[in-house]
Amino acid sequence: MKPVPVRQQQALVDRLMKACGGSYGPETRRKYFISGPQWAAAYQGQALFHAPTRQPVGFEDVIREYARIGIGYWTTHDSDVLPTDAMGKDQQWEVVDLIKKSLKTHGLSCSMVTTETFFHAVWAASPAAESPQVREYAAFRVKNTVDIGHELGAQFAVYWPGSLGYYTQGAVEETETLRWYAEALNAACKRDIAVAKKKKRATLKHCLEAKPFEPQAEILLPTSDAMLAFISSGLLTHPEMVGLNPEYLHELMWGGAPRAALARALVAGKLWHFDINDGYRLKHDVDIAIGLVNPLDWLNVLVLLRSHGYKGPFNLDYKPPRTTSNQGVFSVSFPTAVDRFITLWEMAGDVISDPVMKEAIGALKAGGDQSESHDADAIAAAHRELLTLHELIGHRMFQILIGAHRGRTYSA
Ligand code: XLS
Ligand code: MG
Ligand code: MG
Repeated sequence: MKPVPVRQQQALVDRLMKACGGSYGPETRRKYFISGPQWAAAYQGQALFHAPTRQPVGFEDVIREYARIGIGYWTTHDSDVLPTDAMGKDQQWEVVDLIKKSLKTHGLSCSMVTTETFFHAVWAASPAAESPQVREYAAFRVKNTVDIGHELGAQFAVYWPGSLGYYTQGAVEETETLRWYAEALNAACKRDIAVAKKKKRATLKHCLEAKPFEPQAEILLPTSDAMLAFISSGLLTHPEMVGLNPEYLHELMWGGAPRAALARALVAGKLWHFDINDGYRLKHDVDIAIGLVNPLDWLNVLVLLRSHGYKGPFNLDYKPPRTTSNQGVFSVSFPTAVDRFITLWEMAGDVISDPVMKEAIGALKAGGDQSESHDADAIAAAHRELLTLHELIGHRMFQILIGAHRGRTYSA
């Protein structure tokens, strides 16, 4: 192939994107509770060892492009849209007004707001730092985010306490730090109750998000399970207002099974919000878009959520790769991420209604020949052939993933 001149590159990407086919229209995409974060689209590709590869994009562009793609909901950190020194001031409300106008013009809703408590130098010792002044500032920031959330019509507030940890052990006392962190959440809930009452709105759903490492060396609440324990620890004044926002990759990062982590949140009644992405086990937070690494695992995750009637948002918390251009973020990255999600969700419906799956699962639940005895060998023997269905179910999931259940074949 000949080198492709710069002026022909976008056209080539567009042509190949069309050739991929199988994309859904914006109307279809809007039927799902899919939210697009401001920070995901505006991510410029920078990291510790990486310079940015893309130009900055503001909320007007992101909201307009999400609308065009068919992403019906928008989410944001306070600091994605506001300079830190404008927080809580008149300038903040001017920006919030502009956001409201932009959302209205393009027919989007804001579903979630979150406070950045990890980037600015003020959080060097975490939002639950030893200094009362830092903690008072953290409480101000989360309360301010609650105010912004109500103003924008959000239903959810997310908290990723990324800097709640340490580099040098012994420098912080863990129980004290956890108590102080709970105080910030308590302040947010208290403010929420007051604002919701004044505005005659429901209170927000406050969702904790865990990540096992990054940006601190050690993290005090590293997993969704740790968050569940924290919610019921007695430190929160309103545990009923606080649930989870698990992130798919964050569970893989510690070596967990995301589907099992989600199941534990489901049985606790705390699966309220879900950050969707992909990546590799026991590695750092690469935030690859959904389905590009583990489509079979993703299919399994969505089977669980569909069969339990999960109605919360699917928040596209991934990062378009550094190799994707500004144009590519909205012409390739977001539409394809949304479409893989929709396809996997619909496929999960196929799994649930598949006659082979249904019969296999039903047979396993019925069990083998019943007897009254507590003879372990006899019970094992009565199920010996039936349990082969576990592997058959795995094979059927693979077939559904590749479309073999609908007759797709390969000549061999
Ligand atoms: C970082 C988190 C972050 C939260 C919101 O790893 O995923 O993006 O979702 O602060
Ligand atoms: Mg996240
Ligand atoms: Mg992540």
